[in-house]
Amino acid sequence: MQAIASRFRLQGTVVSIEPYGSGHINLTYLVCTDAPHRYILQRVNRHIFRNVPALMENIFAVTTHLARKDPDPRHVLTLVLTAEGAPYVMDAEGEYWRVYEFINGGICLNRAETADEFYQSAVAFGHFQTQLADFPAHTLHETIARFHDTPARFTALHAAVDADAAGRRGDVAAELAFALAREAEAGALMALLRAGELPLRVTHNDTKLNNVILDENDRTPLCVIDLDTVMPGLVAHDFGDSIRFGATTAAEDEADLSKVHFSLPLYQTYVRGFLGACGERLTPKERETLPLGAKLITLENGVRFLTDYLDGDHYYPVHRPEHNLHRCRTQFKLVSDMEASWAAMNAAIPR
Ligand code: ADP
Ligand code: GN1
Ligand code: MG
Repeated sequence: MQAIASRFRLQGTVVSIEPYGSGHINLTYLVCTDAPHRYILQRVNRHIFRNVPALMENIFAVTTHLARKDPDPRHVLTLVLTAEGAPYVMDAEGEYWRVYEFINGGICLNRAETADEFYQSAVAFGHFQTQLADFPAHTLHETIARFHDTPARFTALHAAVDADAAGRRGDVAAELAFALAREAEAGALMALLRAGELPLRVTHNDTKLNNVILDENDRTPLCVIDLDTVMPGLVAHDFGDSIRFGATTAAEDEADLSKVHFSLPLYQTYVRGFLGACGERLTPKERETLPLGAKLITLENGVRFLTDYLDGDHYYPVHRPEHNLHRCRTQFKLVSDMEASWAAMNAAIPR
C-alpha cells in the first residue's frame, strides 16, 4: 500500500497507513506523512462500480465545479493527482486507488448526538443540491445503473428469493411478506418521473449522515463527501436517504427492534434545514413528494439488505451472520413507523 500511496503527489514521506471510517463500499485508509500532512487513500469498489475511470471523471468534474463556487479547501473534496497527473492509479490486480486531501478539524457522525447536528447535515445536503443546480447533468456517467429504481430493486429481490443461493429463504417469511405488501406502491416516484411530473436533477444519492463532514468544534457543515453516486436523480431520494439514516433512535444495524423508532421531531428538523437551503428551487410536486421519498428509500434499503442476505452477503460487509437481516428489519420498522406518522410527515412540508 505504501507503494500505491507513493505514486501520488504527497507532501512528505509516508509514516503510517491505517484503516479509517465506517463506509460500506470502499476501502478507506488514513495516510500520515512526516510533512506532517494527512490524506485519505481509497480503494474504489470495482465490483460495485463497474466503470471506475468514468466514476473518477464524474468526481473530478463535480469537485472542480464545487471548488469554483466555494474555494475553501475544507468545503470540497480535493483529489490528489499522481506524478503523471492522473486522478487515480490501477494496481497489478486491477484495483483502482485514489487519494483525497484529508479534511482537517472535521467529524463524520454515525448518529446525530443533537438535533442541531442533524439540522446542519440537512443544510449541507440542501446547499450541495443548490451548488450543483447549474452543473451540466448530461455530462455525468451513471455509475450504478438504476441505483434508486425501487421496482428494479424488487425485481432483484424476487430473483434472490427464487435462487435462494444461501439457503436462507425459510428465515425471512415475515420480512418478505412486509416487502411484497408494499411492492405495488414502490414505483410511485419513478412513475411521476416518467410522466414528467418530477424533474431529474444532479443528486448525491447516498446522503447518509456519515457522508457529510461537520466542523468538530461548532458542528457547522464543512463538506459533503462520498461522491461516487453523484448522478441525475430525484431530490426526494436525497431527502429520503438522510431521513432513513438519521431520523431514527437507533443505528441502521440495531438488532433489538424495540430500540428502533422513526423520530418525527428529527424529521421536522431535517425538513427545516433542507428546505431552508434548497427549498425555493424545488417545484411544488418535488416538495410534496419528499415524505414519499423518505418512505420509499427506506423500503428500498430494506429490500436491498434482504436481497443481500438471501444472496449470501456479497454486497455489504457483515460482522455477524444475520447482519443484513438486522439491517433489513430496522428499515422495515422505520417504514411502518412512517406509515403511522404519515399525516404528520406531510403536514411538516410547507406548501
Ligand atoms: P464509502 O463509500 O465506503 O462510504 P466514503 O468516501 O464515505 O466511503 O469514506 C469513508 C469515511 O472516510 C467517511 O465516512 C469519512 O469518515 C472518511 N473520509 C472520507 N473522505 C474524507 C476526507 N477527505 N477527509 C476526512 N475524512 C474523510
Ligand atoms: C452504502 O457507501 P456507503 O456506506 O455510504 C450504499 C448506499 C446504502 C448504504 C446503506 C454505492 O453507502 O446505497 O444506502 O450503504 N452505497 C452504495 O448504509 O451501494
Ligand atoms: Mg460513505
